[in-house]
Amino acid sequence: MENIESKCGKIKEELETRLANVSDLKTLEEVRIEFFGKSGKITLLVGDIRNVPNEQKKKYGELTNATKEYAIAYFDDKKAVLDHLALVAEQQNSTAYDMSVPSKKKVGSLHPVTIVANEFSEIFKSMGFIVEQGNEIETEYNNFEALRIGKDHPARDMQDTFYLEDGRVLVTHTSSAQNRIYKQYGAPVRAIFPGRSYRNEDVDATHDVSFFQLEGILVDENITVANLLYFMKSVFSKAFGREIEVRLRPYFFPFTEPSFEVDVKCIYCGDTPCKVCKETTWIELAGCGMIHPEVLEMGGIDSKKYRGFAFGMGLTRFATLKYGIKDIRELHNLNFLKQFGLK
Ligand code: FA5
Repeated sequence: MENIESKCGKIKEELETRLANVSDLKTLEEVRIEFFGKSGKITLLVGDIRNVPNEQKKKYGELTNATKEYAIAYFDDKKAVLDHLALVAEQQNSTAYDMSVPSKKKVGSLHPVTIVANEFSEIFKSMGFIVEQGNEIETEYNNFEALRIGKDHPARDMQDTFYLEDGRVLVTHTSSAQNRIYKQYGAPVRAIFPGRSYRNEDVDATHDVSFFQLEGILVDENITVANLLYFMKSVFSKAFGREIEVRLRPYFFPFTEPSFEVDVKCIYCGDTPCKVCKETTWIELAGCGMIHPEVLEMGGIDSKKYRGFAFGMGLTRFATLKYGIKDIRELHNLNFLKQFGLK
């Protein structure tokens, strides 16, 4: 069975390498036949179950089907990108649009979330971080398993997660990009990746079903909780442009140990409880912690040599705080946003 695990791993790697070099739909079709056709590598791998002893069939089926699911999702991602590029090329060649016609004079403005995302990017870049991007659609592996979120974890519940028909998910957090970043850059690495997250939860003044987060990781030798605390404090002070009261609460995330939640003092009520902070006088802004060694290992990083911290802050929530917007839903309201005259 160990043999089949490494065989599955090899086929996944082979597919990833083949797809990395594909830039047109014709070659993509050749890859499809090579892996998913009648005599394709994945088809043969799954079909080979008939030659496996009965007592090993269950495990074999699970492993190969998971590989097949992963491969299909990976292939579909690439196809979606190439389809989009083909469409753009088609539109550019079409005579239906004249790209040189000047636009009617309407000056747009940046959305508050874009503004704070740009500000955070500058702050982190000045601290040596690279700015990367995650996907809005991810495999369950990247959104959950690579972060030690087991099959029975409540976060996977249909009530929280939007599942697509092909088994992939709308990312529930930007942590879903961690595994790809570890694999891409190895260690040491400092990276942030802002992105949109989706959760099927009740909407209120501080919760939306779709919101932006900003994830950060720093992996190096000799990183400790002290480095994490220093970073969280200095980043938030820089971002707010003034001294802001911050507290860390011990918390639990499967992918960090120890884990914390970061709260900032509610700017609306101070010490008098208000509705925005649900009468607690604190607003939760981020989750963070020391990256679990197993998460590093799953990303191909030697956890005996390297340690690191990760954080995921609510960019949308941060924007509401910074601009004094009392209800997160106003961020969808164009008329409301106009009054800020944001550029
Ligand atoms: C997470 O999403 C973890 N992935 C964060 C993390 C990353 C922890 C790396 C450790 C290491 P949490 O569910 O607490 O954690 O969300 C993080 C932040 O996103 C919250 O503090 C909050 O500011 C914001 N957030 C969460 N849910 C919503 C929502 N429904 N609407 C708006 N903002 C939200």
